[in-house]
Amino acid sequence: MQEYILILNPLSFLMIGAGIGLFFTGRKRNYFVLIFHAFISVVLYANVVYYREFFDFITIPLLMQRSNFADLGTSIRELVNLTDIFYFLDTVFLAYLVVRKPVLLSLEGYSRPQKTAFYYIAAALAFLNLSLAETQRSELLTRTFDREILVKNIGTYHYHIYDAFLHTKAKAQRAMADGDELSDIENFTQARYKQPTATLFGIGKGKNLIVVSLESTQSFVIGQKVNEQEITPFLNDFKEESFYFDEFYHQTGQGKTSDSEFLLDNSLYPLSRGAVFFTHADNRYYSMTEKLKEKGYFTATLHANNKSFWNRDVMYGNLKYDRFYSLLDYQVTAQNSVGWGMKDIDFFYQSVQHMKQMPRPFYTKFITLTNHFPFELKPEDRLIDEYHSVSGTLNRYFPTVRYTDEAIKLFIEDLKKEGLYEDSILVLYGDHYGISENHHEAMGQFLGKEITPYENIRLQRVPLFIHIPGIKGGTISSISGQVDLRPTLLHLLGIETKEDIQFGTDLFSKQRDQFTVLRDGSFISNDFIFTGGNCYQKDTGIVIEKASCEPIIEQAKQELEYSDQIIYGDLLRFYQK
Ligand code: GP9
Ligand code: MN
Repeated sequence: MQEYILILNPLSFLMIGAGIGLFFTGRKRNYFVLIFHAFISVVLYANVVYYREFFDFITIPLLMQRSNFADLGTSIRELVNLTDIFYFLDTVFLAYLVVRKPVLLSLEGYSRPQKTAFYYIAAALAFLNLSLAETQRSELLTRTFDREILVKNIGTYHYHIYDAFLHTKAKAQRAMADGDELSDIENFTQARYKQPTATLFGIGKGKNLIVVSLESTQSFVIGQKVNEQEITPFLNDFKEESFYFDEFYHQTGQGKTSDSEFLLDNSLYPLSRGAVFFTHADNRYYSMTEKLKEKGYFTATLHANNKSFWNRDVMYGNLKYDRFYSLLDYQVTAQNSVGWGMKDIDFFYQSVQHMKQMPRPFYTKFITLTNHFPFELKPEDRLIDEYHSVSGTLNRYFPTVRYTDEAIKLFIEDLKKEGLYEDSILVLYGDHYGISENHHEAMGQFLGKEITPYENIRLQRVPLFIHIPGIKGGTISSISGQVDLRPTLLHLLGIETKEDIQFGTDLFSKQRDQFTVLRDGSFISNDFIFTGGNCYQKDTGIVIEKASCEPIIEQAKQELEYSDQIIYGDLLRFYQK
């Protein structure tokens, strides 16, 4: 059935689109078809390249992030192959016919009934496509968490038209929103609030808060070896002197790092399309940063990249960071750079110099970069060997993770030297996956098991470390996600969040529900994992009847919808704190 659908869905679009040519006469018609054909080839190919890395399709909000494209240069080279020429050979051939051999193409006009019949057929095909798709996946167009299923069923081109429709709808939503929707949401989030553990609430009162985003770091590297060598020797030891969360998931969407920052600061979910840092940077938020500022904290974020990447310069102001130390605040040279920019070790070293100047107490967020796709490293920084598999990406991943591990070690040594370590709560978290589904064959080889959809969900775990001076810590296996960071950290610093509209709960709370939802609607609960329309037993990975998951599917959906409503309607502008 899926194969029929795959043939049908481009056909109806091509008939409707290229069919416009029927309304032109003579050579104009051929030129129209040629330009149309070239255009859709470009659209198709852009999606192919994007998909190779992100396993996802382009959305309109993404196209508006033009300032990001320049930085993507290093990645693009990895993603383009010589054989891609085949995507365009047909266009070249068509151009040859149109320009040089027009006699081979029919130039005669068509009668009105002929055109009408043509469009009836096209419409019928589109309708057939939609009905077949509906049997495969009900409510396909109303539940758009998973673009992959959408594109598979309606095709790349129809998908883009649908995406344009969603985009316009979102724009209209803010205009129409009023405060009424907020009370339901407030009741929902307030009912979910969990009492913090009394002994930990305020344990870090007045201390600095230092948060480090570990680029592309997934939990599977922690405690693991490659070629008999530890991948994260420092973090493995650090586990012993801090709280380590081994059931902590990233919840990011297309906005990658910026989505994880959004989750951290707001305890709201990012969007299913585009990066909320771009699409809703003017909204009213009530960030963790703003709360800390109200308590007298100096708030800063440090990242040695262009300040406009992910629209950070705009969004950080709105989230109430006092200062953004970006590319211009660092001495970046050819020696201390690799891949996407400044090497983590140099970045931390120079950042500590900035930190020494800051008023206390401060909240600082550091964003590392070396462990970013395509995972390049200079030979002198390679502390362990590459892995050997069919995926160059996975092979290179381990040495760059190892490098960042070293950078963290040196950073913490520096903090100790400056007397900051004992005076700060230190948080390290992985921002999102580093190894996409593209590399599952190699990943399966490394982990010694087949990467099923169930295993893929387990791979979305990212490490979280929380170090509290004077407390030994231990491993906590509470099912959780990045949305839980805001209440957890604020509570440690003795700041209440009971009245806030947030979707996360305190990770240390004894009453926590064992549940977390990922941005595509997949979820993990105590007993079940739900993904790709299938319900799995959490411990065994065995597929069970969907009915077991059903109540939680609704809960997960509700949660994401409420969060989306807040963002699309800019509802926090109506919130009286
Ligand atoms: C760029 C860095 C990486 O500044 O945050 O972004 P990513 O591609 O991981 O979202
Ligand atoms: Mn990232």
